[in-house]
Amino acid sequence: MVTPFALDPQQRAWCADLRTLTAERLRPLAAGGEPGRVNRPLVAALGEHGLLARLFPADEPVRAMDLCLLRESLARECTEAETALALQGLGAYPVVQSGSARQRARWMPEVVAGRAVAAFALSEPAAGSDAAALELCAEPDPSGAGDGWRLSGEKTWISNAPEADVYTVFARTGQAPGSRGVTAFLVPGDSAGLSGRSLDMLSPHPIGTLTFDGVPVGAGDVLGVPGGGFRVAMRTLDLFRPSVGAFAVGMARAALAAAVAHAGERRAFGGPLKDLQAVSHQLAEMATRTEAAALLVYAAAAAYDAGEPGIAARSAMAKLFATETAQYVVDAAVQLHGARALRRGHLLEHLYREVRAPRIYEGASEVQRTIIAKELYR
Ligand code: COS
Repeated sequence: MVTPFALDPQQRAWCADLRTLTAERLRPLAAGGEPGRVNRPLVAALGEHGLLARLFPADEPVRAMDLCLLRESLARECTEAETALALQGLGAYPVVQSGSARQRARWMPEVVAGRAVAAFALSEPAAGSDAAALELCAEPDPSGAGDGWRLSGEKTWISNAPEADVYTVFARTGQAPGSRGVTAFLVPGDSAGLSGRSLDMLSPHPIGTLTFDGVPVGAGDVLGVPGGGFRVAMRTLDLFRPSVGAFAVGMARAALAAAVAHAGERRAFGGPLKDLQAVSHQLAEMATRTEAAALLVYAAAAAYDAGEPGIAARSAMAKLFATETAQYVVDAAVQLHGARALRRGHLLEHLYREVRAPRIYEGASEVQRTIIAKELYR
């Protein structure tokens, strides 16, 4: 039985196994990756070691709690492996949640095996936080059988672009304004008219742009129903937002462990750093906030799994609090280490770069506050 307040022995053992696997098998593969490129051997290893099978159980969607424990455990040991796993999930969960049997049969075995790389293409140059303002245009295709469209426009800040094998693409069909005019499509990466380029970002995982120049899509490529694409996106984000929090908790725990170890060993002013009250109180604050973030993440995941109401707000709270906390904890750990933490290649230098983006992606902290506030007045 999962409680939001403590992990059971089985869950703790699973997390320990995941951490060992990640440290021993995945970290070396991550180290061999090329900045800005999809690390295909790493994605394949996620498949070979059964991690993608845990992310995509055969007959049902993943439990949010399992998703969070996966992400937190991987993040403790190797953020690149964590992110590669998460991006398969974000890219392919619209197919799991809203796709047809044919779409699932076409793509899921490849995604689960780590042979096909998935991506979630929502953001545009003029539509980031205001996702319903997206402009990628799906125009009826006169050359098709009458049930097709051609996609034209731009996507940007798309993780795994432009190298992904399949994209979940959100485009505007028809005249309905805002979120009501959005349709989700499954678009293979090798589609005619689809191109893109990498962006050099503060992020160790690949991010890029996509240009759609009349990319043909048919009725069989629609995820869900025409006009229902915004809901497809929001359902996926409801599941993934607590797990971004779990990623952040994993990073915070890694930073805290490093800080505790360092303060126990490093001597200054006649004793170990931990004997300075300024240091021990800082560590206590970091530990307390990390624990609070973990509890909020587990509680949101457990509520999601129990089908409780108000999931959008609980997911938003978990993501908001955990990502902001992780930023604080990593920064404090850097401060406690001093200059050595800023040296390129140091764990904290890496985490300091990694921890920033989750406060922006999958809904910036300000978007999470908007979602939470809306729920207060519902
Ligand atoms: N689940 C299901 N449906 C949802 C939903 C959810 N969590 N949230 C909203 N919807 C539905 C609403 O019910 C509404 O449907 P109706 O028009 O039928 O009433 C519709 O979607 C629009 O909702 P809302 O009016 O709340 O939309 P807004 O334009 O105000 O935008 C936010 C809402 C800000 C929450 C949305 O634009 C957002 O999440 N932005 C961030 C985008 C993001 O995360 N980008 C990152 C991409 S991945 S790196």
